[in-house]
Amino acid sequence: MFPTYRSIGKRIRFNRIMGRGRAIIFAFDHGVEHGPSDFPEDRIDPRIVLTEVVEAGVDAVMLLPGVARLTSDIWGGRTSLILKLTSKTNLRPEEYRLIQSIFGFVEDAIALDADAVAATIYWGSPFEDEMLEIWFNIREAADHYGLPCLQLAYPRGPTIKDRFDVEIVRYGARAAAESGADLIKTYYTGSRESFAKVVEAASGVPVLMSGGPKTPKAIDFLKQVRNVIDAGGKGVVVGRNVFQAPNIKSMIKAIQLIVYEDRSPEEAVKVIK
Ligand code: FBP
Repeated sequence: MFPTYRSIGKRIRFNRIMGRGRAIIFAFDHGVEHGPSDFPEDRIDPRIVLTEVVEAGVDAVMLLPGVARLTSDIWGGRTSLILKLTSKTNLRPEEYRLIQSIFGFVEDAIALDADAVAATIYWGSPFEDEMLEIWFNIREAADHYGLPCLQLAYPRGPTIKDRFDVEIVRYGARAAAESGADLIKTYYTGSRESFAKVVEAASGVPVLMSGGPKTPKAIDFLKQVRNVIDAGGKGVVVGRNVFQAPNIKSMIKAIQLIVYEDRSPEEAVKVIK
């Protein structure tokens, strides 16, 4: 059987991001998810951060449509775009923060020349049903155009006491795989051994670590990255640990040394300025 045009396009796009087998993806949707207070005062303009990130070299940037539009001259033709199609603000009442809203369309991703789309599911949320409906609408359209789908598989809800617990995180990763994710972004579970269980539960769908809040020392984040790679994880989707770092380019260089060149965190940290 010959492959379909769609499956060929999907493979080409997927390989633009994951062609090395591992990837460093820069997450930059925080202006909506957390608000501008997440950004250092001299980095409020997204162009400042993205210029440094793209010059340092990442496999993709994950942006919401509006920021993708404002910065297309920076990332276009230089790195892959993953267009995130769901989001929410923290200005909402607490009980409605367990759902993300539609924030754009797969057609926007095609128009912007994105190589993939992304959406969050809070597994365990009382709004799981609504988020799954959004997810499967995205999947259907993405399949039509041959676009890979990254799922931010974040367990969160009233029954979940510890969202970083390995049993909970691997449940979310498995649910992401079973809902058709092509790439899974999820929480670090605290050790190589526990993250290996998350990778195993995903059954071959690449799992990437979500960066999380900036660690007090860079070496602590780099150790997490090392553990994720040693556990069979396929890279990182990182935001704050890069854009809140004193020197963005050298932080990315350190992550590259681990993800691409298999160096130790102790070696990698030496390049940080
Ligand atoms: P970080 O590396 O900064 O944690 O970014 C990952 C991410 O998923 C972002 O894409 C998103 O804005 C943020 O974390 C959401 O964080 P939370 O929902 O935990 O507040």
